[in-house]
Amino acid sequence: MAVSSKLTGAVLLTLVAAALLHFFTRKLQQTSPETQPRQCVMSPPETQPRQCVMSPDRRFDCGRDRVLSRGACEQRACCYSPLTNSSRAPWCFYPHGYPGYTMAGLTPTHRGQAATLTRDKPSYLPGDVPTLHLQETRESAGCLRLTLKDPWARRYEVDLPSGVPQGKAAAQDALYAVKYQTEPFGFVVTRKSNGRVLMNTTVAPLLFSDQYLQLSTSLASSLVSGLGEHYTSLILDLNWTSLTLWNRDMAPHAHANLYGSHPFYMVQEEDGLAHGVFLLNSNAIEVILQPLPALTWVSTGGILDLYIFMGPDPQTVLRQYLQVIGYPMMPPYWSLGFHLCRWGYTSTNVTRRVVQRMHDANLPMDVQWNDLDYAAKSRVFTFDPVRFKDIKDMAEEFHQKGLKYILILDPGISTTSPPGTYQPFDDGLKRDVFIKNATGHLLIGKVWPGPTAFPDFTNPETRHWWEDCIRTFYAQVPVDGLWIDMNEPSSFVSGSLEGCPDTDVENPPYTPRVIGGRLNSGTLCMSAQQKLSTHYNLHNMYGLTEAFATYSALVKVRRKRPFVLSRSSFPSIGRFSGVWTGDVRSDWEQLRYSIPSVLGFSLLGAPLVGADICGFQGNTTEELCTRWMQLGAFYPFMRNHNDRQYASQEPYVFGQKAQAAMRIALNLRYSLLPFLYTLFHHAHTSGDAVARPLFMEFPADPNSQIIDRQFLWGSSLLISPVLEEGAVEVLAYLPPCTWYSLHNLFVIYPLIRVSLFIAKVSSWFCQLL
Ligand code: MIG
Repeated sequence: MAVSSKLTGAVLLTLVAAALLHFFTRKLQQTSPETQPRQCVMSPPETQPRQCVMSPDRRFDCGRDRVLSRGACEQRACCYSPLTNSSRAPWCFYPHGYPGYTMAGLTPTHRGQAATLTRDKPSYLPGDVPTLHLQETRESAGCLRLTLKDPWARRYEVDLPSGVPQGKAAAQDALYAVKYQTEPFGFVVTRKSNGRVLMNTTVAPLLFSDQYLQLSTSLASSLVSGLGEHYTSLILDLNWTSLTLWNRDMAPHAHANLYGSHPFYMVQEEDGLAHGVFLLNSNAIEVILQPLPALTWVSTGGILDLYIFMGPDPQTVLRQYLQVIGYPMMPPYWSLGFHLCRWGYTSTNVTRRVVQRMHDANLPMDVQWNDLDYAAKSRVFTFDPVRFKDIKDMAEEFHQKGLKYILILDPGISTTSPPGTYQPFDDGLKRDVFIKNATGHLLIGKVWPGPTAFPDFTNPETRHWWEDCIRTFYAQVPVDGLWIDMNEPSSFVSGSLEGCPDTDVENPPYTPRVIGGRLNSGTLCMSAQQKLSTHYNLHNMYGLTEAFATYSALVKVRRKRPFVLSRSSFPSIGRFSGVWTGDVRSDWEQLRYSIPSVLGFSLLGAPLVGADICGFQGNTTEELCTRWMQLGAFYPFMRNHNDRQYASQEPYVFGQKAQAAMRIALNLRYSLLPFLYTLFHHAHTSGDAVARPLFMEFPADPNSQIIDRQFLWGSSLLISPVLEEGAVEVLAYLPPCTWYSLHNLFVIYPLIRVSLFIAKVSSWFCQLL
C-alpha cells in the first residue's frame, strides 16, 4: 500500500519544542456561576417563596426519578420555576432546608463516632428507610470513611475479593475535619491545613429508600476526573451532565454507560492539592454533575459507604484509594511487549503466517493471540477439530521462538451440546455453578454458541470448577494468559430466553439512564440469583469476580505470574487483570479519546491498559494506523486488534515507509521496556501510576491540570503524539521544567513527523524551578 498522496509531498517541518506554548486555555470546561443567564428565570422572584429564591445553578433536581408537572412538584414540597431551553438547570428543585433526616447526638466509637438518623415524614419515594446508622471511621490520617445503613435490616453490601489490606489508623493528626448539620442532616468535610470545604452535603437532602439512595455535595473545584468508564475527556463536563455506572457491552461513544463501573472521582483543587471520593457500591449508579460545581450520587440499592481521600496531592490520593481497593498486580515482563490479535485468524496456519510475516518484516512482537475462531462452534474450552486441530503444536512452536500465546474465553457456557459431549456444562451443572433465574432454574441467555448459562463467580465452587476447566484446557494448549471478554456479562437477548418476571428489581422505581433503557438490556435478568445476592446488586462486579477466578486459576495451573485481560471492570480489577477499552472505531476521534480512556484507568488503579491499536471496528487507513501504532507504543498495554470483517491492519500490510515508522515506534518501546517494567513495579508496591496525566506531576500548573492529548510515563517521560489527520508537526505543551529531547525522530521517518518525546531531569528538580 502506498503512502497517501496527501502526505507524499509534505515538507519536513521542524519540531515545536521551543517555548512553552500556553495555547491550552484553562477553564475551558468550567462554567462559573456568573456565566449562567440570569434572565432565564421566567417567574419573577417575588412570586417565589423565599426558600425557593436561588440562582439556577444552585438548584438540585427534585425530580430526578421522573419528570414532574408543577402540581406534582409542589406535592413534593419542592419549588417549581420553569427556565428557557438554553438553561439545563432543573425546573423542579429542593427549597433551602428541605426536610430530610435528623441526626441525634454523636457518640464516640473505637476509631471515630456514630449517630442515629431518623426521618419523621416519609419522602416522596417508595420504601423509605426511616432510621439510618451513621458511622464515621478514621481509616488513616488521610482517609475518612462514612457509612450510612439501615440498623434494623441487613441490606446488600459490597464484598471486594479477599485480601485487600485494611487501612491502619496512623498516629498523626487527621488531615480532615468533619462537621455535621443535624437537621436536615448533612455533613461538611474540610481540609484542615487551609480550611477548604471538600464536601458539603447540606446543599440538598439525603434520600435513602430501598431502591433509591441519593446524596449531593458541592465540589471544591470544577476539575473532576474519574467515574469511568465513559467516552469523555480527562476533565469531566459539569454542565448539567450525568454519567451512568452500569456495565454494558457497548462500543465506546459519548453519553453511554460502557463496559466498566468505577464510582471514584478525583478533584484537583486548583492550587495543586487534590482529594478523592469513592462510593463503595455496586448497584446501578447515576452521577449528576452540575456547574455550581456539585455532584449528586444516585444509587439503586446497597448502602452508602463513602471513602474520602485527602491526598494532599494527586498521586497520594491514588495511593490512598489503592489502599482500599488493592494495589495493581505485577504483570509478567513479556506482557509489556507488542501483542498482535484479530478476530478472523481462522486457522492455525493463518495464525502461523501472521507470526512469520511479522518476523520477515523485522517487526518485534511478543505475543500472538487467537480470538473465538479457535473454538468449536464458539464454545469456550473446545477446539475446532479441523482448523485448529494442531493448536498445541502451534503454541509450542511459538514458545520455541520465544513468543507467548493467548486465547479468549467468554463466560457463557453453551447449554445445548448433547449430554456427555461438553464437559464444562455437564460438570458445571453437576456442581451447581450457574446463575439461576427467580424461580431457581438455570437462567439461559444467548451468546456466540447460542443458548448459554452463566457461571456465578461469587460462588467458591464455581471458582474451583473454572480452575478445573482451565487446567484441562491448559493441558490441551499451553496458553500464557487468558483474555476474558463479554463479561459485563453480555447477552444477545435481554434478561433471558424466557424474559424476566415483573418484579421491583426488574422495574425499579427509578432506572438510571442506561443504553437500552432497562437494566437488563443486553444482560441477565436483575432477579437472577447468585450466591452472594441478586444480579441486580452484583451485575457491575461480574467481570471483577471472573477476573479474580481466572487469575487464581492461572496461579494454580501455571504456577507463574498470571496475565489476564478483562473487558468489564470494577474497583479492584487492577489486582487481577489488565483492561482494554473495547470495540473502538478506526477513526481519528477515537484515536484521540484513547488517551483520556487510558489515563482514566490509571486513576482507577488499573494501570495495564490500552485501546485496540488501529481501531477495532471499521477499516483503518495507513496514516491512522501509523499514528495509532506510534501512540500505542506508549499505551502501558500494547495490542493491535481488529474486527473480523475489516481490512487487515497488521504492521506488515502497509507500505515500506509506514512499516518503518511502526518499526521505530516498536523499537523505541522495546528499548524502554526495563523502564516500563520498573514503573509497574512501583505501581505494584507503592501504588504509583504508570501512564500519568500531566496534572499528577505538575499539579499546580494550570495548563497541566487539563491536558489530555499528552501524557507521561512515570515522572519524566513526556509523550506528545500526533492525533490529527494530515498533521506533520505537533504543538506540544512543555510544563515548567528543564526538558531534554529523548529522540530526534524526524531523521527516521521523513514523511510523517512522528511524536515528540522529551524527558525532564527529575521531578524534584522541577519543583525547584
Ligand atoms: O461480540 O470475540 O470486544 O475484542 O474480538 C463480539 C470477538 C465479541 C468483543 C470484543 C472483541 C472481540 C469480539 N468480542
